Amino acid sequence: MTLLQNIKSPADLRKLKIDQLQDVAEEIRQYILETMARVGGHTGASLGAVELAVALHYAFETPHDRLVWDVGHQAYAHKILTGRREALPTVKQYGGISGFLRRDESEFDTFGAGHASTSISAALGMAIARDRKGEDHNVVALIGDSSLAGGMAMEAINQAGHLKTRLIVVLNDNEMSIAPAVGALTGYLNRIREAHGYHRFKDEVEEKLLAIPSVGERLHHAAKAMKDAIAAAVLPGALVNELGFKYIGYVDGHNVKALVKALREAQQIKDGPVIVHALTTKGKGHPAAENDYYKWHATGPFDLKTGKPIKSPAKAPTYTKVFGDTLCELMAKDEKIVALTAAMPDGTGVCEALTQFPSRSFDVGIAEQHCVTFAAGLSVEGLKPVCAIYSTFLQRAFDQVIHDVCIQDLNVKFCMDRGGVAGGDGPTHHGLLDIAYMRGVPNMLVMAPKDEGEMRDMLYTMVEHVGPASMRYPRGNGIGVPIDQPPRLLEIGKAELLRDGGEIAVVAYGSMVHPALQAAENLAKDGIEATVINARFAKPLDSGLLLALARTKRLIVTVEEAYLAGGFGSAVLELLEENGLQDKVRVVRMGIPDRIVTHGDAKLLLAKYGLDADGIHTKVKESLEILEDRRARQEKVRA
Ligand SMILES: Cc1ncc(C[n+]2csc(CCOP(=O)(O)OP(=O)(O)O)c2C)c(N)n1
Repeated sequence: MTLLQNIKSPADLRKLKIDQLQDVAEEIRQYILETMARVGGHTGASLGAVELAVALHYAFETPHDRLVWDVGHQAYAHKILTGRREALPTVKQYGGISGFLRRDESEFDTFGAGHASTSISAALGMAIARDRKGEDHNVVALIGDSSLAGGMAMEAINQAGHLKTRLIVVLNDNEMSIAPAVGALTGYLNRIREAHGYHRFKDEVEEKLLAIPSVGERLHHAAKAMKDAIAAAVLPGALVNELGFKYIGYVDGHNVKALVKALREAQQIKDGPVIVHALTTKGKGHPAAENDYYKWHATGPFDLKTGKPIKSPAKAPTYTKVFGDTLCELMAKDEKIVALTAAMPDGTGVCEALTQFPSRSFDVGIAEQHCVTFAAGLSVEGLKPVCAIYSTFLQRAFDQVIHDVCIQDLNVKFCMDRGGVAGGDGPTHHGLLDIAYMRGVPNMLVMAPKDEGEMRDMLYTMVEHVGPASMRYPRGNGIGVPIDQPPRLLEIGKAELLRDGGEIAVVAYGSMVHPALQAAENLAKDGIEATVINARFAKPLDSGLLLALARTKRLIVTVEEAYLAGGFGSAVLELLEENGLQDKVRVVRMGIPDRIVTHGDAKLLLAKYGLDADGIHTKVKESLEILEDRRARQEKVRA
C-alpha cells in the first residue's frame, strides 16, 4: 500500500493525477480482500464498486457535492477513502463501523441506508432543497440494477423526470441482485448491453465499409440507418429518455478514467436528471468471487488464496434451512402452496422451492410491497401463498398486509426470517417490530416457535389455517432438536406449559423460550421455583392459561426478542387489563426498550438487554426482591 497510506480523505485523492487512480483502486481492492478474508462482510458487492467509489470521490467535491449510496453494502471503498480505512477490520462488529451507511459515522455518509431503493428519492429531496436554497452543488445517487427495479426507485425516477431537477444517478449494473437479478428491467438493461455490443461491431463494420472505394459510402449509409433503427428500439431512449432523463453510457465500471470522464460529462447537464450507466462485475478482482458472485455477495472469513470459506464446526441447521426444507415438504403434498421471496432466495431458504417447484415459486425482486399484494391476488384464486420475507423488509409492506390481505381476510402466510436481533447488519436489519406491527392488524395470527422443530409444526399449522397468519423466527442456527418427525398441527392460541411450580411464571415468546427454561433451572438451584410457558401465539393469546396464572402467581415475567412497545408483553398486559386483573399480579416485561439497537454480535447485543438465561435469571430475582420489599413494607404498615 503506497498511495492509499496518504489518502485520509477524498481531498487527498483529488490531489493525485488521473493516471494514478487505477493504482489507488487496485490498492483498495487488495485491502478489502485481505480484510474480508479475516473478518467477512459484503465482499463481492464492495469489490464490484471500488472504481466507482474512486471515480465518484475524484470527480465530485465530496462532501460538498452530496453522494448518496443505495443500500450501502457495496460502500467499503467509500469508507476507506473517507477516513475509515483503519476501522474497516471492525466492520459490523460491536463498537466498530457499520456495514452500511450512517450519518452519525461520517459526514460523507450523507444519507443512512441498509434497505434498498431509497437513494434516488433521498437524493431528489436533497436536490430540490439545494435549488430552494439557491445552492449549486451536485447531488449524486449511486444505485444497483436490482435496487433500481424497486418500487421506490421507480417512483423517484418518475418524479425526478417530471420535475426536471438537476440530479445525477449512477447505475452500478452488475446484472446481479444477491441472487441473479430478476424482472423485465433486468431484461431491458441486458438489451442495452447487447445493443452496445452490436454498436461496437457496427462501428467496426462501418469503418471497413467506408474504406471500400466507390460503393463503400452507400453501404455505410444503409448500415447506419439500420443501426439507428435498432438503437431507437433498444437503447435507453425507450425508458429513460421518455421519463425525462438524459443517458450517458454505458461505461466500463472498472475503468476509473472512463468513469471520471462520464461523471464530468454528467456534471455539465444542468437542465434535468441524468443517468450514468456503469457496467461492473460483482466480486471483481478475486477469481473465486468473479466465478461465483452469487455466493460472494457477502461472505464470512475465507482463505485469501483459494477463496474457500473458513467454516466454523458444523452446528444445528439454520432456521432458514429448516424452513426452506419444510416448505418443500409441504409443497410436495399440497399443490396449492406457492412460495414467494423478495430478492432473498438464499436468505429465506426459498431457493430450494425455486429449484424443486419452479412453476409454483417466485422471486419477485426487491419488491416487498408487490410481493404481498401479488400473494393476495394468488390467494383470491384459491392458492396458498407463503411469503418468506425478513421481518425488517416486511416493514415496507405494512399497508399491503393491512389493506390487501387482512381487511379482505385473505389466505396469505408470512414467514419472517431474522425476527429479532440481526447482529452485524445492525439497526436497519434488526427485526424488532414485527410482533407489534402484526399484532395490531385484525384477522392476523401471530406466532413464534421455540425452536426449529416447532417451527416445522407452525408452518404446517399456518398453511392448514384459512386466513392471514404470520410466524417469526430468529437468524442463525436452531437449537439442534430432532426435525425428522412429520410436522404436526398445533392448536391455535394454545400455549405450552414446559415447567410448573412456584409463585413465578416466566412466559416466553419464540427464541426466548429456551433461555427462559435455562434461567428456571438456574433459579431452581437458588431455591426458587418458576413456571415456564412457551407462549407460541402472541395472537390469539392463550387467555385461559394466562388468566389462570394471573390469579395464582405473584409475578409474571414476559420475555421476547423484540421492542417492548406493542409487543408480546404488552399483549399480556392488555389481556389482564381487559379482565380486570391488572392489579392482581405483578407483570415485568423483558424485551428491547425504546431505542435504536446498534450492530454487533447478536448474542452480545441480547445479553446487553438481559435477553439470555443469565439476564432472565437476574431479572426474576430482582423483581422478586422488589415484591418482597413491598410485602415487608405493607406488613409494617398493617402492624
Ligand atoms: C428493501 C430491501 N430488500 C432486500 C434487501 C436485501 N438486499 C441487500 S443488497 C441486495 C441486492 C441489491 O442488488 P443491487 O442493487 O443490484 O446491488 P449489488 O448488490 O448487485 O451491487 C438485496 C436484495 C434490502 N437491503 N432491502
